[in-house]
Amino acid sequence: MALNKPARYFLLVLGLLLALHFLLSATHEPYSNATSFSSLTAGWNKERTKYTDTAVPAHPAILPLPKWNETPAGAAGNASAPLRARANATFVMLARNNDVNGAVQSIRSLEDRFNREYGYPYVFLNEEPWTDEFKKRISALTHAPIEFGVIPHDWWFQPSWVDEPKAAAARKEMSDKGIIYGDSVSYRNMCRFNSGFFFKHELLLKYKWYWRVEPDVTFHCTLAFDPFVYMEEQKKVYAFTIALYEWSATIPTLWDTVKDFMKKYPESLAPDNAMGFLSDNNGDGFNMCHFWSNFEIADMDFWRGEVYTRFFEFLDATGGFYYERWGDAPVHSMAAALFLPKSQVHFFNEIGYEHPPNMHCPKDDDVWTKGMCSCDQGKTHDYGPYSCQHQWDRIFQ
Ligand SMILES: Nc1nc2c(ncn2[C@@H]2O[C@H](COP(=O)(O)OP(=O)(O)OP(=O)(O)O)[C@@H](O)[C@H]2O)c(=O)[nH]1
Ligand SMILES: [Mg+2]
Repeated sequence: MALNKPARYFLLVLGLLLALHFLLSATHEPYSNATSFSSLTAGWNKERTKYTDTAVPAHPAILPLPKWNETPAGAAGNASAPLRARANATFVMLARNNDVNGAVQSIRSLEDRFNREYGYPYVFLNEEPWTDEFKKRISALTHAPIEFGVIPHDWWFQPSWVDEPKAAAARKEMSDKGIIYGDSVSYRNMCRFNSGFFFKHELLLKYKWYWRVEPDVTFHCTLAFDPFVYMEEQKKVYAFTIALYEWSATIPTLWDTVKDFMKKYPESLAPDNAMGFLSDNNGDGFNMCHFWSNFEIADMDFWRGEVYTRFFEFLDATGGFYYERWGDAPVHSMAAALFLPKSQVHFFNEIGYEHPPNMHCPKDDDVWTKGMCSCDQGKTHDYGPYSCQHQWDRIFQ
């Protein structure tokens, strides 16, 4: 059948276009990709897969953290607030060379949950020189500055004025009673050093704020704010995560000594202090409640100040750190509770923290979810039988 003229022209143009298409497809990759069958149907496929995407969207409440070398956004989480300067703060860890694995675990956890976005420095303290192994293992974990310091002899070891036979008899008696670290001199050195000296170490003098970290602790929640900046802005001085009861056999005369101090220097007491946390009868007796000092974020200027310096020297002069086994936890706690208004002592609910056997895990679902916490809320220490959290809550009611 013969084609008419327009039909022949149409087939000729069509043939030329097809020839051009095949030529361009073979020689020009972008043209080939753009005109392939799959790309031409992609729009249709996209429409269809839009609703089958199983990716979990980011939680809308979690603000992106600033990069470690940027200043964090406002503590209130207002991204449009002007950026604030970082606090003059450091982490501090007292440890032995053989604590290295526990120290690595703690720093890794802290970096993951907070510091990799901030880069706050670390200071490690030890009464012995640090091994190269310890320094290497720690330095591998962070880009933040790290300093390794040695403690001056007299700030660590039992002073010569302590009556050693009397101290030895006390250690034996405590050990016979099965009191933990009852026979340990080094534990007593550690408690006295943490009570009265760490903040005077030359490596710490340039800092105002510290966050105490111990080996073998875990930080369970991601922090979407900077606790140091929070402390500064809210005019806090001392912060804790766990409050619990002290073993009374380790501090038989501590409260009486503190009462003597209060009598001698009544001006040291802050108005509206937290005496009600320490005592159920207006200061007559100590109820054993204290802040667990293996976690602390605090202002070292408080420890360096006149009131605490006088307080520590008063306690130390009795020899109670060696004749008994006074811990830095009750000593710090009594000072914070008595010499500060209670509004300057802060409970950091958002900081999920575990120092076996105790753990603080935020009980409120929104805090726990926002922090992507790894802890079991049901196992939080807060309102367990050994907790003093209710004593703390009580004084604000
Ligand atoms: N350099 C040094 N550090 C010590 C010594 N004893 C304890 N520490 C550190 O002091 C802190 C408290 O000691 P821990 O042994 O953890 O005492 P604790 O928390 O009361 O008891 P644990 O339940 O055993 O953890 C930790 O950071 C230890 O690494 C010591 O003799 N030398
Ligand atoms: Mg410990």
